[in-house]
Amino acid sequence: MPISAPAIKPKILIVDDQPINVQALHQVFADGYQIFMATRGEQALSVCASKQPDLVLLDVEMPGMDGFEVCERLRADPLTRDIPVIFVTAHRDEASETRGLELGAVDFISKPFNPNIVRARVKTQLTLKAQADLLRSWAYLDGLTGICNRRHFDEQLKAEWERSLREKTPLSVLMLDVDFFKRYNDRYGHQEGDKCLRLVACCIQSSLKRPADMAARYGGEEFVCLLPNTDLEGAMQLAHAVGQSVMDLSIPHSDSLVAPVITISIGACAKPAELTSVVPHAAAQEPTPPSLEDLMRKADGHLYAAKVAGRNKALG
Ligand code: GH3
Ligand code: MG
Ligand code: MG
Ligand code: MG
Ligand code: MG
Repeated sequence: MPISAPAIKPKILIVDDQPINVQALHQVFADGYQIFMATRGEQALSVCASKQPDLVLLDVEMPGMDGFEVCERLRADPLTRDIPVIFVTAHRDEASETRGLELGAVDFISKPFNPNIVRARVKTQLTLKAQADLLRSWAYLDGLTGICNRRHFDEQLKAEWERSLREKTPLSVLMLDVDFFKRYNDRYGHQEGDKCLRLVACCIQSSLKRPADMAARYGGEEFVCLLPNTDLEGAMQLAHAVGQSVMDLSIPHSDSLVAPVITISIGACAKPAELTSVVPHAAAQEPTPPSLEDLMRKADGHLYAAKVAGRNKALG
């Protein structure tokens, strides 16, 4: 399949402390691009995190945080490390160019610049970025269901766990498992089983409400949800809603011992906002999970308890 630049307008962030320079670059990209602007390093970092531009045109000399530091910080943050940076600067010396490239910039353009050359270089980098994004998305998606795969989930879980510790916010996970799925395959065949997994995955995915929420296939007929900024109460509410939505799909399962349709069991676990406090879990009366592994282990334990308690249930 040929890989081409995306049809939507690429997003470019222009960073320069001199508004007149920002203006000059803006004119180069008048049509066909979505332009964001920043005049300080700190501002550039926050725009990158929130707007996720496809490319940054970055000045070097700026009061406060200079362009080199901005570049270094963008590379260090998993949220922004894949955004290509092109320095556009009055510096013409070899040392500056070497430093910029060594910090991870993809190109280095000296002022005064030729607009056609800047446009052409930017276009090349945007095409490369689009190709890289596409490959990354393939590497992160589950082949059968099209939702995120376990690798992506594991990476996001780690990043969100660390963020929740840093920002003292709650974080919840759900583990979801299709009930009596072996019987489903035995009764309806493996192909119908695959179809069922796609429907269930789509249902779980569309039950999520916030952009930061994530659903993934954990393996086989098991799914997981990552719910940043969500406490146990919120997670349980969602779990009950997802369970109901899967039932509402009304996928016939005449050999299930719990209902005549496909159902799921769910285990939930939450890391409270204040991890260090000794507030017990509201429902489970257990101590708070001290590590990411404990969080997953406890969610899995609650899933197992939901199975033992009769299936088609959510426990946390
Ligand atoms: P429980 O309610 O205890 O979860 O029972 P179960 O039958 O769902 O659990 P078990 O672990 O015994 O069986 C899971 C089944 O899921 C067995 C396996 O063949 C099936 N399965 C796993 N991955 C896939 C898949 O990609 N496609 C299909 N069709 N079936 C799958
Ligand atoms: Mg400057
Ligand atoms: Mg299972
Ligand atoms: Mg099993
Ligand atoms: Mg199962």
